[in-house]
Amino acid sequence: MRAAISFAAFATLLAISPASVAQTPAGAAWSSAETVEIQLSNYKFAPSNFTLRQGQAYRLHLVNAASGGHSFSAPEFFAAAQVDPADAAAISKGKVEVEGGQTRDIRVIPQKPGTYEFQCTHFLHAPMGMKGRITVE
Ligand SMILES: [Cu+2]
Repeated sequence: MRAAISFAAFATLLAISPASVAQTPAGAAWSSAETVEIQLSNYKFAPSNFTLRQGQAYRLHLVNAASGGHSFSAPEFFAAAQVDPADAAAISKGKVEVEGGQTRDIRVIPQKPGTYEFQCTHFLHAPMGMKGRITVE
């Protein structure tokens, strides 16, 4: 009798676990991420000003339309956001490098309302206009 009950409990566990393993809440959030395309060129970001919602997942699609390299540096923004672990390696000290002609995707969920500056850290690019602002609301 005891064995029969244990088997029933085990069968129930088997029936439940595949779904809970396959679809964690974080996984679901990343798969429903909204795409925000940000173009990097000499010497601006387009758009340079945009608004994101707190708690919503986004795929920041960085497109470098120039032949030379640019960066997307937003340390305060990344520090106040949840970053998809799969994309975290592309961010170093709050900065993402994008080689000329390349694209890079960073998935984030902003966690804290506020305004966050971003810029290209390549020599003199920011003073020439390569900077912008993200508003999280
Ligand atoms: Cu630049």
